[in-house]
Amino acid sequence: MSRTRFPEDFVWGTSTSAYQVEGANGEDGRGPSIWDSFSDSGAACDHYHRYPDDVRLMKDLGVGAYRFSVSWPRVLPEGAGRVNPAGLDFYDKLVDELLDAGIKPYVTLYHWDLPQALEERGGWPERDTAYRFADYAQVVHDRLGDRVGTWLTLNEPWVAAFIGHAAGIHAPGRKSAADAFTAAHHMLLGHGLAARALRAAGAAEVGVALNLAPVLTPGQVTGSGKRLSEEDAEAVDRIDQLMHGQFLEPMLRGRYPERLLEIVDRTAGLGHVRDGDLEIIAQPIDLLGVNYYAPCVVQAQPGEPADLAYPGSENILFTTVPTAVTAMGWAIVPSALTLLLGRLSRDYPDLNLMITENGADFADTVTGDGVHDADRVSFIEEHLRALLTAVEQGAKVRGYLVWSLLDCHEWADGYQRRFGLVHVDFGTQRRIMKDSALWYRDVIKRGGLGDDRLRRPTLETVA
Ligand code: GBH
Repeated sequence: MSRTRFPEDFVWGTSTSAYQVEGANGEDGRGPSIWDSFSDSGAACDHYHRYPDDVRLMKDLGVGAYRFSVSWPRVLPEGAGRVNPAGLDFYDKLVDELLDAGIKPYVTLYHWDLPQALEERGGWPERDTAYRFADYAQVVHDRLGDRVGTWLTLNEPWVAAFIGHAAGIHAPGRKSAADAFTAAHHMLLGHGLAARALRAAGAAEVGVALNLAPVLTPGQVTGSGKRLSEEDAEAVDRIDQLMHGQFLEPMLRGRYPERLLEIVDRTAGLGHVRDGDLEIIAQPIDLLGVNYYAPCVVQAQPGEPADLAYPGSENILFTTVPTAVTAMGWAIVPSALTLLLGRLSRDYPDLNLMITENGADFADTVTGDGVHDADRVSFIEEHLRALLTAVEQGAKVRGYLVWSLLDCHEWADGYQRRFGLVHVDFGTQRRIMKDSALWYRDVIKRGGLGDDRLRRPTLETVA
């Protein structure tokens, strides 16, 4: 029972996304994306030019996998039609560099940077965008498919649809609940069409990365109140359907949850959900990427208006608990990861899971002898222990990718957030491995955590 080692073939790695690290937004024929005007990333980490250095860093860390995303407007500047060969060349060289370093590429096709030209034609609320996404997937596969085995279609469609179209905090900055639901459906359709195209083209593995987290009441997190009132149970379930069931159920079971359909119907109607869509969306997948940061904490609260990002969340309060938090203010609850992986394994028993993002933003202090980010080390260590507990309980978790390799552009928050294992000075582009990077290198070398400080998350608080 007390296995402190991870499975022999466990995959250790890091994640980034195109718009957050590449820079070079106006170079080599890249077209504009919806994020360019929304929150200009400027040079970001200049990864577009410094990728050989960054691959060397990863080789030094000893990672076996690197998850990056392809910028759609770099490949198709107008979103559709004309291909920009220089854009494909960049990813071609990056993939070769990774393979030379013994690092397996995990390619995400959509990490939120929709070509502006497609936004002008209606964006994700427009059905055609789903078909354009599948065409784009095909173009990228044609070029990289001989060397890339694992393809993730979308990153966190919930965030892209609801933070982007309902809350208006992310690009394209719309504030329409109806647009958010139609965008979500068309992203799902795009996922299904792309998965089908990739499979037909011979892709070895197709998956998707979702933002997933247990939805809990404050009492469940702190352990002070385990029994849920009927109202709280209803609140938890409703938010779980809006954030997770809306994506998991169509993709994995070919259906929308009943109560979600009611909300969609009264918000956007159901005209955009056509016959046959759910069969396309439910293409079998080989891998579910789990991006986990923090639990979502809610409670029933009569009279509370709906949160903008969660249309249909009337009478529910999004709240906080007195736990340790990251600089983002996100609660640090590693046991919620065990709970999440356990539930996914129970609900979808055949599914292969992988943590495609986990990590934390903490302010860095650069000293003469490095960046001492003990808080990030603890965060990752505790989450790895939580993951291991889930594996021991039978969850099929193939690997763990830290978000992020580098400090990078944090969307609406710009450059004030630091999630990297590697510190980036955005003035000079100098990289410094933080203590967490050196620690992670040891973990990888050892194939797990040291046995010395065995601490396990307590599950009774969330069971
Ligand atoms: C990911 O999004 C992105 O894929 C990545 O690009 C980004 O840089 C990274 O995370 C760090 O933000 O708001 O307290 O209720 C994560 C988006 C963050 C959405 C956590 C749900 C719930 C915590 N998720 N959030 S809270």
